[in-house]
Amino acid sequence: MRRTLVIMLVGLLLLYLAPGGLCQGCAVNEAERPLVRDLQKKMIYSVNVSAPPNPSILLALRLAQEHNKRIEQDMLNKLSQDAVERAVASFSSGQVALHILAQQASCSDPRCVSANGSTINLVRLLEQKFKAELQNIAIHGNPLTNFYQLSLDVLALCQLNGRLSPASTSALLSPGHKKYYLGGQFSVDTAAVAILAHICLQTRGQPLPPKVYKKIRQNVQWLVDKILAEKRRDGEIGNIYSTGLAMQALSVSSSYQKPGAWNCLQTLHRVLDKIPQGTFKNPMAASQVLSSLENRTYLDVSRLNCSMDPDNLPLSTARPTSPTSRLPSIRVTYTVADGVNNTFNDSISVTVTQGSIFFKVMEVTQDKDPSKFSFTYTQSSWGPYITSVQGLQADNNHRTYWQLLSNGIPLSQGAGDYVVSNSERLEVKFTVY
Ligand code: B12
Repeated sequence: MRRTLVIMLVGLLLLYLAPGGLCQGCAVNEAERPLVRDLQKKMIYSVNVSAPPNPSILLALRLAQEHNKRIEQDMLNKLSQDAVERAVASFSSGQVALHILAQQASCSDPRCVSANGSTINLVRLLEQKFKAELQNIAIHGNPLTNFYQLSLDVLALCQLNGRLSPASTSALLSPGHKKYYLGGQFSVDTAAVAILAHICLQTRGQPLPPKVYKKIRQNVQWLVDKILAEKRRDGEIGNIYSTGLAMQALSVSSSYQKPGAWNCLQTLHRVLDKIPQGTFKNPMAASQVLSSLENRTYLDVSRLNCSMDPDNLPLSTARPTSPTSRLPSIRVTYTVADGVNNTFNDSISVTVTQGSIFFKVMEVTQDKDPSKFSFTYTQSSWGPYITSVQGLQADNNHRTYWQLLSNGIPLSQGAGDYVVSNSERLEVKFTVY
């Protein structure tokens, strides 16, 4: 009898210590696991030899239950090589933060990343990049990047015990329109990462001065309430692409929520329902939703025990290919407009193949009339990010960007993913966010 009791208590303790804690209720069950595997495979097959390796993908794969050790090791080596070669000059602060989290999740020391005979301390580098962000705020009123990345920076520095003042950080991430709103819309993604950063500060170890502790609690309460206000009847929080991060944030801040304020399983099922529809075909979208399906968060990276991981995610060598068939043509109208200074507003009607993406329409129109429809883009982790049209450049210090719209409504996908339909009115509009 006593032995059984001891075994039960040890079992409960192990369950509690496991990443994700006791709350195993809101994770996929065995019948749903093929959907998770599907996302993992999508992310793995997306790896492109010519594109820079993506730390968000390794981070998500490491937080999953099933693993393919060879592939994860290969990704880690490529990330280390990229960090050593490019981090100092070309990474933004948030990219350094993501590299740190991916290294830590792989049980590798981010302070000592080595490749090709060189070594880099990513935590030191992030401290420098974070300082530059703060300087830009002091001079221009905006960070070099955005508050999503500042939150990632705080999260990574906090997890690695980097140099960080909880007092000034809680002031930096306090409620504010310019910080948490993008184009008049509350950014659930930004708030979610900010919550993870705050919870890390609260649980870091050293006791916080009462004033700072109170400030952190106030910030988190505001962020949680704002995120809950973006919850929709169908369980999505913000839009489907912010829902995964929101799930992470709400799962670590339950003490700030009234009982019944959020139904985690409803949100989980909403996300699962969207997987077969191809909603997460963009590997970045898959990476940001995967951890919450496993009931894990970015706060778990320091709690992973890599040597205990199973090697149980087999992959076939053949990459999935899409079928090629002759498709009919469709017609769309396309407008480019300067919505800030109203210097131009040009439209054209073009024919493209059914199933074409927005980016294809932009290429076709550029070929037809480059004086009006020329554009530039940079390749980002989400795909092509439009940086200029007709020579007019987006500028972070002026908070301007090229917004994508369909029939007057802003899109929730980028030019590289959004599939256009017949008779659609597409637009790229120079806008202030
Ligand atoms: C900040 C931000 C913006 C800022 C970027 C400028 C800035 N100040 O930094 C602004 C407001 C301009 C913006 C614009 C857009 N965004 Co945005 N953005 C974000 C946010 C909150 C953080 C991005 C970030 O810094 N990541 C961290 C760094 C380390 O990663 P990174 O890859 O280096 O980041 C760069 C790129 O992500 C790029 N970027 C930002 N948004 C988008 C969107 C797309 C489609 C692409 C290709 C690139 C891109 O800007 C980042 C900074 O340089 C994310 C939220 C999220 N969950 O990721 C949404 C997010 C990525 N954006 C999104 C969308 C849809 C857009 C727009 C297409 C909206 C629109 N209708 O026009 C446009 C992009 C149009 C274009 N020109 O190509 C979606 C993408 C979903 C998807 N499936 O593709 C997200 C996930 C938000 C959401 N939940 O809907 N965005």
